[in-house]
Amino acid sequence: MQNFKSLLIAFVATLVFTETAKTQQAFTLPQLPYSFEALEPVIDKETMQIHHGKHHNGYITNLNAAIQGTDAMNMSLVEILKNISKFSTGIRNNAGGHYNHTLFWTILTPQKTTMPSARLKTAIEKQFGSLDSLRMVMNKAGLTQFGSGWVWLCVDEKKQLFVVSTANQDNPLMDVVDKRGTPILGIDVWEHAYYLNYQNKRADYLNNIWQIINWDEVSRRYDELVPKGKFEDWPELLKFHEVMSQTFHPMEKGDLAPIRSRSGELASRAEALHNSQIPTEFDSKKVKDAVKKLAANSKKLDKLVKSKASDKAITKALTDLHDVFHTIVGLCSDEENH
Ligand code: MN3
Repeated sequence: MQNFKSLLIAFVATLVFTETAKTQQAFTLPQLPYSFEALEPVIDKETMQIHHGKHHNGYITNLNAAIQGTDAMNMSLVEILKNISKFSTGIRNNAGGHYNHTLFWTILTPQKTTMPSARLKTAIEKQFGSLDSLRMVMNKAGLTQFGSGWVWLCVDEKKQLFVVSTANQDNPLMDVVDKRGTPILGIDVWEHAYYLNYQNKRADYLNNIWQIINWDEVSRRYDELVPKGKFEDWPELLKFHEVMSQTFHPMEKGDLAPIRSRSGELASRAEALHNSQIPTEFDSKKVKDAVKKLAANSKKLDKLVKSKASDKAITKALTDLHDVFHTIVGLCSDEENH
């Protein structure tokens, strides 16, 4: 009976608490995903305890007080940041402080073995040349950030990566910064992040922190912002499509020169597609048959072109081939065919 009573009390208390949380938003301190000493020797236990328990917690307490009676009370943290120009400096500093530190804890790990995913690595190499140059760019930005601030790796509205630093607790989500984007990695360069261990040597802190970056989490954030293309795992299909669209669309306008010069290339890409591993999610007998047909018809089209066939015959063959191609894409897009 006693047990039932305490259960009931706990249940009612939960109800009351949930109701309070609904009407009066309160931000709370997230738990660290590892112990305070887990990041040693790169970041020492005492720094982590003060950074998380005092600094981060302080931003949250101040944020909860600063939003009282403002529109921010009914907004998510990200919404507040995206509209930060409408709010007080107190909200700006503390909403930034809460968001930035919440991100920071998750992009660190004691594991020391994580690496960027293949997609993120490709994007980093495209934008910065290599992972090493990204580190150099970010370290330089962190080192030259005067006073307190953050250095960020972000994704912009065109899904491109960029590096930027911001002062104080600002971040690239805010509508007050020069270059806006969504951070996937942020490094705290406030002295409170490193002073106990590194004193004034910010460069050493920046060099060392790369040992504990959680690339699994950074890659996950990248995937969330830059979702995989539907056929990203089937490059042979994309390569065939490239030549198909560069020959088919001119033909629609009466220009057969592209297909007359590239029919061999089209046939060899169709052959490569035929020999490729069909991704499991698209693998069905119908898709296999269509791919086989595409390869056979591409070869026939190439022969037609090489035998100097009429425009009419080539137009018909290419139109049919285009239909087969779209059958494949259609089959892959239809959930019922999986
Ligand atoms: Mn900090």
